[in-house]
Amino acid sequence: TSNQTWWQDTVFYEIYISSFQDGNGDGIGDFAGLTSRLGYLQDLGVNGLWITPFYPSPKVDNGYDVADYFDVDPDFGTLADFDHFIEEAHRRGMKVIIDVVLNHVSTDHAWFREAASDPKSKYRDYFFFQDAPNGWSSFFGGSAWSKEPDGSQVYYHKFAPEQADLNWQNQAVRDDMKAMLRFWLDKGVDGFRFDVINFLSCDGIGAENPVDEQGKQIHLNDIDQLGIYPCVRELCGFVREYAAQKKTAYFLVGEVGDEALAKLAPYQGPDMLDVVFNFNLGSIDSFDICRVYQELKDMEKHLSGLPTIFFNSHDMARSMSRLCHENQAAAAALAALTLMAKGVSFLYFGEEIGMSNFIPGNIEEMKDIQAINHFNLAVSEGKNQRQAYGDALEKCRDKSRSYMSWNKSDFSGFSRSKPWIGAANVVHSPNVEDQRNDPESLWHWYQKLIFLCRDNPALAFGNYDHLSLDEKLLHLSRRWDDHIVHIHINFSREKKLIDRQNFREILTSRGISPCEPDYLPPFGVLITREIENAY
Ligand code: TEU
Ligand code: CA
Repeated sequence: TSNQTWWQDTVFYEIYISSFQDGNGDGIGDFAGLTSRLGYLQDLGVNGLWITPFYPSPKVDNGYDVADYFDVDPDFGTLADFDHFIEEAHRRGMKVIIDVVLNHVSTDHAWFREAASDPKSKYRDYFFFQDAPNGWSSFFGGSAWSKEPDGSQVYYHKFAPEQADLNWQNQAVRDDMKAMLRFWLDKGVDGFRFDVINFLSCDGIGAENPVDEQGKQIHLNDIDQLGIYPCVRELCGFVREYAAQKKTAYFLVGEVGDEALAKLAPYQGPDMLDVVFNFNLGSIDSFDICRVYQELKDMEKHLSGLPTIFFNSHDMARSMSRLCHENQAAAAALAALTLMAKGVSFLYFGEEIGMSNFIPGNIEEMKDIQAINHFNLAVSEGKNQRQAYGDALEKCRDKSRSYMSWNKSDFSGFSRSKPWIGAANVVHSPNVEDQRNDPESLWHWYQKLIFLCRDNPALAFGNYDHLSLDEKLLHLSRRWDDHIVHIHINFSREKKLIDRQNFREILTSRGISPCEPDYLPPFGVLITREIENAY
């Protein structure tokens, strides 16, 4: 087929900028550090990078509270460092997509400052100011309304009070955001990850939300508003027009934090997003292959475009702890699923060495606003410190935000000085250096899978020829043209008989015994192809 684009044979890798590599020794990751690790990323094989927000920000929500869309935060470097990074990434054949936060701005942003200091300012209508709050709750806990600093009204924020929601009904907001996208397109980025794209307030403040039996608010009227679709179409149309002028293609992925496929589907399409960053797999909390299989089938059935495949991000606990319970073999099996299933695969830094969760020992060690808010909420409800810590830990996204473990030196080679966040409380204490020296390591397994995924057209572009689950033995076949690849993954703790059918083996995980080549060991993986010299 003729409509293949570069992002289909791209393996994306999310860089949480403050935790990847510190270049100047202040304990915070930055562009200089990241650029110095591009060779590493090239060796690993990932060819698409997603960079989390790096714009000037008070970092109440670690950069998802943008104070200026046209610059780089001094913690992360300068615009020149950014340009150099893009240039070096491109030189190494990697594409770069950046995270843009469209739903809200920091209350330090000039728009909000002007809106709050002068009720007659044109920026007043960039936000939602009212005399009194409605009942909508914030995703970080508590009311979604806060009193404006010096005035008498309240303003709306779906997240922290320091993240004021923009009024997307206002054409001026949409135009300003398009100017922002143009600025970064001109700088050479290859696409965008639109943060919480289904949250944009396009229909204003409407009906109250219902609550469930536990009294928890169901976000029925504040998200997925009908007015969002034309907004998304306008943004995507703008980028596609730019693409047409440049005779190139940009990748547009939008975060839609929902698992209801009927809600996801309308965001995807030729005049909408290329793919939605959907949580059908990512939100699975304890590993259940039946559930994963069901989600794969449902996504296949209900999404017209490709799904995204990931089990890790900066918003969730690490899969090594959450799903694999520190079991390396299980992590290898999950890696095969992540990279071989049909869809756009997103890896998260540190996943390739099996990094575990970081468990902050007390509230002072928690950096995540969501955790801190829940702690304060619990205390205000009369819970004791221990219970409040428990509530906070449950919500705490710092688990996956600790710094990259490069080697055994102090601060793991991430920085020369004390990092901004604590060290992962690791069981295996994996690090890149050791794993690269061990050909049997998880790192090498990821590397093999990544290159296979990039280089084999059936894995890049192919549809499912077969998708089945038999007693925890997952069998996927992907076909493109006359290329056919079979993937068998044993998600059980028993060995499983498989039918090799004399297909040529391309990749196997450790543990297949030469005496019993037809048996997959627990968590074993076998990948074969049907046609000789198929690629
Ligand atoms: O996440 C949106 C989102 O849905 C999460 O906040 C989610 O509700 C939460 O993590 C569940 O634990 C995006 C960003 O990825 C996140 O880091 C930001 O905090 C958020 O938007 C606000 O910008
Ligand atoms: Ca730094």
